[in-house]
Amino acid sequence: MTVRIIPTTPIEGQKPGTSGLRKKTRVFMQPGYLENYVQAIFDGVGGVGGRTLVVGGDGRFFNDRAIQVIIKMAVASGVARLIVGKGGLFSTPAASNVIRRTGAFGGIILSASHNPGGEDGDFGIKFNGANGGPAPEGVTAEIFARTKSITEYRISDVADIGLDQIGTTVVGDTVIDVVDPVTDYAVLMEGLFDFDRIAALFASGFTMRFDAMHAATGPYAREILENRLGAAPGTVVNAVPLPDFGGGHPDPNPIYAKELYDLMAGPDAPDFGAASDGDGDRNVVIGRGAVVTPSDSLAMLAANAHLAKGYARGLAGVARSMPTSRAVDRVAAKLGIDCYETPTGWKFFGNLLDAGRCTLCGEESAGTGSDHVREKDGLWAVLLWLNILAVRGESLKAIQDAHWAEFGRTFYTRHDYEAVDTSAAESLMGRLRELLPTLPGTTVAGLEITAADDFAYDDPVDGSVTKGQGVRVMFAGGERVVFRLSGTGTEGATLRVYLESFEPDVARHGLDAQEALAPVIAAADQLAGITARTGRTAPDVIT
Ligand code: VG1
Ligand code: CO
Repeated sequence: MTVRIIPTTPIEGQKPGTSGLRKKTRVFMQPGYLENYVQAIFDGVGGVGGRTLVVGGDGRFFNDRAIQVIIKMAVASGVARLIVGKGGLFSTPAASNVIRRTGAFGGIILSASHNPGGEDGDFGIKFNGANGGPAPEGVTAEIFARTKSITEYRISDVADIGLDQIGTTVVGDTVIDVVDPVTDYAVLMEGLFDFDRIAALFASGFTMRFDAMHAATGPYAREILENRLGAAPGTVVNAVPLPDFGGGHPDPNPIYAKELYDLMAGPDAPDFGAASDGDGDRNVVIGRGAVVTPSDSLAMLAANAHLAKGYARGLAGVARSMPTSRAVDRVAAKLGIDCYETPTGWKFFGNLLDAGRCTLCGEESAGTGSDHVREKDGLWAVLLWLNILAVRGESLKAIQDAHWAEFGRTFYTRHDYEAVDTSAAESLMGRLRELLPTLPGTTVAGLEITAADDFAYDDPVDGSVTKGQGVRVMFAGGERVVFRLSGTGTEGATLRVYLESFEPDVARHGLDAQEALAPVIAAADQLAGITARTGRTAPDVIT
């Protein structure tokens, strides 16, 4: 084996966003693009010689070729052990688990998550540290700095490694283990949840549909739901991961998972519906006739988690990203536990989880997770829900109605404006930031503003400060609007507008969220001048 040292020069724009580096697949396929970034990771984390790394991805187009490049570069950098998922596959939460369980130095996850795949779609890559979680800001800054000063990368000239058979190969100083990606994860889930009770629920005739959206969760969901828990064959649909996700967009929202939402609203609805995203870290759950927002799901899971054996000890605390609704705050207050508010992106939960300050965390973008790994975990959330349904013996709708009656309902919606002209989006945000000091005390579209700021986070564990995380506007009646730009898109800018209001009156809990939030939506538009500044008259995606 020979190690080649290839001279290179920095490539513009290799700046990691909310969750690693995401670009068009064709950008990643340019000569040297992936190699530069992987070398910047290796250098930015202080070198990987003699270390153990976990590598896998969500199976999207280019996953197979990218993995071979990473293996050859890892061998050239003297990695001691590489743990690769069979077929080059790992769901994001499963990779996080393997990193933790094997005591690895970290891992490289290939995914652009909920973004579409294929040669014309998106690709992504991120580094996770020894705790199994996405690299914190300090590390991603170091990686980015390396992309700007890189002069060469190292790659070995070994042949491609076969990834379709489980087994061990030794190349140079590197032991390459190809492992089954599902087994360890399934064992972890068995330790957290009462599989006997969930199996009894299915045996009693409980029906479910899990839409894996032709993405990473399919094999995990089939093994756990159908094989281990006895759900009827066919419960998991679109279970085979495909490089282009079957032409779909693997985002379990009402637009891209429409079939599931329609099924759950119609006469043939099973008792429970769920779906996951491209890399298996997101989830939605839907009851028969009951859509559940991710923010409400987090709140209800916090209120009921103790019913599952893995959480019977109770919760140390909870955490949510800033734009996530404040429904979980009310549960935390009642339980007498801390509730942390972090910037968007799972990397900010890592320190809180490592320090034992919180047990559950979540984001409004269909992300829920706990201290069992350091990523959000789609199938885990579905299993926790199944465990709760099995113990309570009630429908999801009944549980949600009772939750709202006890805690009040937080109406919530997110409006996304996609592929907006970047300078228009930036000037919209810039103007809002300038307006901030003048807003409190003024009235917009009939709503009085009580406070407004640009969210900054002081990490209580390591003292780091993260600024500029989104404009928050609070109103006198408890309503809130948040504006921020996405950090995962690959085309223009995506403006996200997060809207919420609180409703204690049970008689109004049945309202449609868009209707209930109409005054807040009007205030948001007036404040930001969305139509005037972006030319858009309606959002592209409403969740
Ligand atoms: C989005 C979501 C955020 C999530 C991130 C990664 O980021 O809003 O909550 O953590 O995607 O999720 P942004 O910057 O586009 O708003 V995933 O499932 O794409 O890894
Ligand atoms: Co994802």
